[in-house]
Amino acid sequence: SATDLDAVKSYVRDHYAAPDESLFGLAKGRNVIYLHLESTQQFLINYKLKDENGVEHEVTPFINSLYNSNSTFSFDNFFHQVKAGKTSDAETLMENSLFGLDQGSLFTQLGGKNTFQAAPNILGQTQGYTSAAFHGNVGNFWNRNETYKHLGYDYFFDASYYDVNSDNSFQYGLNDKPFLQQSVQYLEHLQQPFYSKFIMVSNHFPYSQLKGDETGFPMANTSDQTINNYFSTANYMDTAVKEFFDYLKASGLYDNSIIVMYGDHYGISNSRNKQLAELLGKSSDEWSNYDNAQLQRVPYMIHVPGTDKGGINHTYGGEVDALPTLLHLLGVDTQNYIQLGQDLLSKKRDSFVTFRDGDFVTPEYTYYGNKLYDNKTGLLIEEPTEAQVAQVKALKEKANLQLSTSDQINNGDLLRFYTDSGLKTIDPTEYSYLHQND
Ligand code: GP9
Ligand code: MN
Repeated sequence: SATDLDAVKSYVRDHYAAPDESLFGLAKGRNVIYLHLESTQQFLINYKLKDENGVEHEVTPFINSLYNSNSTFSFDNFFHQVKAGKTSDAETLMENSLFGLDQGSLFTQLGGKNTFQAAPNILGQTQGYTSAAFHGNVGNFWNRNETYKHLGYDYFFDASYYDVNSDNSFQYGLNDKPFLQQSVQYLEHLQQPFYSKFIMVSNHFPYSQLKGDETGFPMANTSDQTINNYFSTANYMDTAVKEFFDYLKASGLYDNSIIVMYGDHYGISNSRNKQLAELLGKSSDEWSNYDNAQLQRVPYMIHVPGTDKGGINHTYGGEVDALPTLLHLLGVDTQNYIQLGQDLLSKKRDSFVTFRDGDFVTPEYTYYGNKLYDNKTGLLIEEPTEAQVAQVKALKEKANLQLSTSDQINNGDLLRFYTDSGLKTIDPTEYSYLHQND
């Protein structure tokens, strides 16, 4: 009911992190181009894979050049926070600053029903942005074709808008290069400023989908074929991103846009990580659940052409923190929105990550699989001091409160009662994504 909103509002008030004044509005009025880097983990950044002759091959050279540039706000302690909803949970987190559900996918279960105050909607209603999602897979995957209406996407270019055939696609849709190439014809016609997201997919499990010319990158040499393939599809994705940047520069869009890149979730699951250990300079015998937790880091980069205020930021945060970060760079005040994350560039934020199952990471501690680890040593804290016990109890409560607040909002569809944002409620029936030829 509407009164349930009171607790939510006070949570939001208590956790608001005011923007850094020197960065607020830095990218005001620019186009936003989200590049969804499928299954890309942070360990790929600056990683060099050795081939059988010991020659090193940089996996993502183009993305690295952005990551290491002062024109990019990069983060090296940014974690995914998804559960069973995988890609769709990442989309929920990134664009609503709310979590997915504890079970299943929010997109599938509630995406076509609930009221949201998502990024496309906020930017559309308050800043005059046009919004579009691009994805070379069928539109009903993860119920996107319904959910996007509720998020306020003006356009959704799904597989029906692309030339998809057996040579240029796989199980999850069009390969990244043809996907981005064929997207240009639609992007060119969008009214500026636009908010757009491109859901790339080539770097998807089982990472064996490349054909012909695209298979040139060396395979890793472990006993796990999934791991061996992973670097090659990631390298292909990197080249696709580079080609897309070339287009943005040639078209003139580059200078008045910002490009946001993020990894949605892990690509190598915890059950495979022992096989990965050696490639990361660790011994598989000593690999622990602490190490698994550290591997939940994913890239998050906001590339702002023309600025030199970027660099690598070490705050601990996650996907839930992305939306207020972005909105503040765009000069949008977030105080009256129900968002559960905190601006990653704010000096007032708490360096803290909540995982969807209640585990958490701070600069000092990793609490994973219900066990407490010391980040300095990577070791299990078997006998916590009294002070640590109290500290962990408080941190657990902090994580659980963020999750339960999110669940209350989503399960109670509470945003339908929320008027303080000044946003008028979306009417999903006003949206249609059908291609003319359908
Ligand atoms: C499919 C793609 C994959 O459309 O987004 O989703 P995932 O399997 O990663 O959740
Ligand atoms: Mn995914």
